[in-house]
Amino acid sequence: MRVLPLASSPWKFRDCSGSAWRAATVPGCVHTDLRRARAIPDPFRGMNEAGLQWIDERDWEYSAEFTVGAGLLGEEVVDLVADGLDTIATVRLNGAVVARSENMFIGHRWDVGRLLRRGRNTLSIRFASATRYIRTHRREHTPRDINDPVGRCTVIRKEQCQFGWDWGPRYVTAGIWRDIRLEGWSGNRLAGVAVTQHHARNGEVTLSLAPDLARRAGGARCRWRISGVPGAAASGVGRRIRIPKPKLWWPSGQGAQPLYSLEVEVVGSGGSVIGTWSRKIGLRTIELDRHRDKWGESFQFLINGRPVFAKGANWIPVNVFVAGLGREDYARDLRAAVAANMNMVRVWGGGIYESEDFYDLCDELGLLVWQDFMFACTLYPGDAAFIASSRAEAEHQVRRLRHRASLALWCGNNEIWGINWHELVDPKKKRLRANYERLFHRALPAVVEKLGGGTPYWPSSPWRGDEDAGHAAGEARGDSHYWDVWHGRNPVKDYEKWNFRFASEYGMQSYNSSATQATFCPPGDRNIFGSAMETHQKNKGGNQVILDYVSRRYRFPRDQDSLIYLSQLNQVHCIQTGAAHYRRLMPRCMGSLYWQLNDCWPVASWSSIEFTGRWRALHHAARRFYAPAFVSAHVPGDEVFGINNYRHSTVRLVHVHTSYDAPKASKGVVRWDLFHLDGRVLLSGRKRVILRPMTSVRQATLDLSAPLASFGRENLYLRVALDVAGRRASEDTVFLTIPRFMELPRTRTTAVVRAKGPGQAEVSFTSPVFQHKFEFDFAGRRFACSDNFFDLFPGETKRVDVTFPGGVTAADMRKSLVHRSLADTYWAPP
Ligand code: BMA
Repeated sequence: MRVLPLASSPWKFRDCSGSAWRAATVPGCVHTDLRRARAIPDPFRGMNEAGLQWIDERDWEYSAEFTVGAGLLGEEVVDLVADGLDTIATVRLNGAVVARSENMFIGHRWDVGRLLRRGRNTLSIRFASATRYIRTHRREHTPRDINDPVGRCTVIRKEQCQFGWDWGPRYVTAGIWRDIRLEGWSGNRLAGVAVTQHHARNGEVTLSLAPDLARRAGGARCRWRISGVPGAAASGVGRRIRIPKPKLWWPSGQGAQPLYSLEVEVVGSGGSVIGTWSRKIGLRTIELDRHRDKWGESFQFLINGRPVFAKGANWIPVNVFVAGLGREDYARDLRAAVAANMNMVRVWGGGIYESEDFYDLCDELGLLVWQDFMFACTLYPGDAAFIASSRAEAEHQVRRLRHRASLALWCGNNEIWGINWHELVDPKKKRLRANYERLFHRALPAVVEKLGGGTPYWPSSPWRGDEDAGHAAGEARGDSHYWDVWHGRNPVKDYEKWNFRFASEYGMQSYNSSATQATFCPPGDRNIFGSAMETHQKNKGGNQVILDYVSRRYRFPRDQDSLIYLSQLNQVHCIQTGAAHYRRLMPRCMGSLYWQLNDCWPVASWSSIEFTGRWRALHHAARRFYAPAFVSAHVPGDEVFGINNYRHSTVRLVHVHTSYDAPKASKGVVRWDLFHLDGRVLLSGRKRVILRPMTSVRQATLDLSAPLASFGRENLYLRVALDVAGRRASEDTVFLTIPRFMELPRTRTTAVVRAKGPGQAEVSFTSPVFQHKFEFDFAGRRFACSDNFFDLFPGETKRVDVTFPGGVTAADMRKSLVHRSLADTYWAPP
């Protein structure tokens, strides 16, 4: 095979309605190209979004000249290979139309040999306006739109959240968004190899190789070689590879992630090499285990036969402009996921099938991937051309990703059943149901069945295996999204009402840190209710919902920065309440994926990592509530407001639980201390516990009636902790009333910065009194830290490791260090 890369050619682009040619980047898109040419302002800044909507009304043309030599032309076939065109594309080579395409998610291969010339050639791709396409195509399809503010983005196979989402701006891109090249070949071509793993009872693994050739070839043979794992080096001939002592791949937290390099050379009957294919393979089995049990039907992932509780979050595209993203764009947030003890991400169905870099990292890091097909929320058309295009897309993506160690599940769509079930079960709307089933119950599962190599398929998220979309059904079977908290504005405690089998979405918004706000909002425009900031709040009414929940729990904040901080503490409170509940429910519940891990631009959102990479309080908390050995408190009582706003509390008992999901049993000590805000310890206890894998145990029940009566609930807090091997594995603070009713003491904190090397320091904090969710920052500096937003207990020193990527002097560290805790956010009346 002879390859002529085309992405590196000098590309240019123009507005077909008449602008001059400008230099372009491939892979890329028109928005980033215009920005690079300084023809548009920064699309993320201030209110620029509204002024840039003209871009998707135009047609855009990309063109490149390149030189072809005799070698390439001497091949029998020369294919133009385009891994991704965004989206309504007409491809011309030397003026002649090669093909048209209408699906961003399909990789193309067109034989263009007869159109190529020796010497200079011109390739041009015209991208017709996707917005116009939507207006003029499938006009009979008039769904109830959920996220697209203009409407009907479902009629085109293109990244859906580009059309606007409740955390994303509307930037409908066009361009060559993945690699493009010429491939010349003669005789035959190796398109790929399907690798199937057979794990025998005695532990031995056999790989079966099924080469996929462009032309039928009798007598083709496979020569293979494996390497990359100590002691594994082997080679041979044939379609079966026996690995007698396999090193198994495990998700993070369960074991190691050995990846075997597999190279397969396919040799034709004449002895010449047809092609070589190489990939990294992790040896493991993954099953979606749905067996009958006392609650209904399990919903759990078995990795190498072992049930694994899925801990993670939902993944959206890392950038509004997805073209040409590289490994480093993904590494930051995926590494942060593993650092927060996650073992699964759900690639949500309104974005894209991610790039190889993304899945490489998931394989390496041990992050299981729940992979949605790219359909979300709104009903899709069901005409033959749409189904055929969707099927071709699925075939392309399943072939591309099936060998991935991390690939745990193919899921048909995001929430389409859950949101539209009223219509889908309506006997008067049979056609909608037929369209839905054609795609998600027939076309897509058939592709996964035929090409997926055993990866399970699940039609929608959420889905319970039947028509029932209610919460009660989710307690028996299937996966659940729970949005009564946030969208429904229900009390946070309502998370504990439902015993779901698998929680694949639940979320709470917070505001970006001021540091991240400063990257997109001009000074003077940073009031969160002003226009510029509201452009970066995409959920209708989102600010009101944040304020509602913040005001339920915290005092009126003294300034905007305090409100931002409180919004992040509230987000922690909500998501931790959910996650701890789901972990306590194990093994009934076997997964917790909160909404959402990351952002695609700087925006008020449900994410735990800001667009700039800064961890919100939630991400620090996730590291704690996803710890393998986890202690949590369940308070069955509640504090409610009755007629005329009189408050009534039934808080009295506290159940202390351990949840443990590491693979080896361990021993620990559970501790509890009831503190008075004045520093006295009123009651203490401890219990030696055995931590067995995959168990959640109620270890103790404390009846606090007496101290509550003597000292008042406003003056008390309970610390629960779990020590394993003499180290603090997990701890938390339990309030016995709403924190806004507590008179938290204000104080001075002693902070000591000890430089440990270039750009590295240990910072220790000591406070004479209790401080809740103590946050420190180095103003104006980027840094990573081993912990933040933690509780400080009276007289106890908390040590944190800090790293500054840019390097910084110890004096600078000391000068820029700032900190605060909950008590510092109060409005201080005169
Ligand atoms: C979920 C997702 C998204 C949405 C989020 C927040 O259900 O599937 O569609 O962005 O809610 O509203």
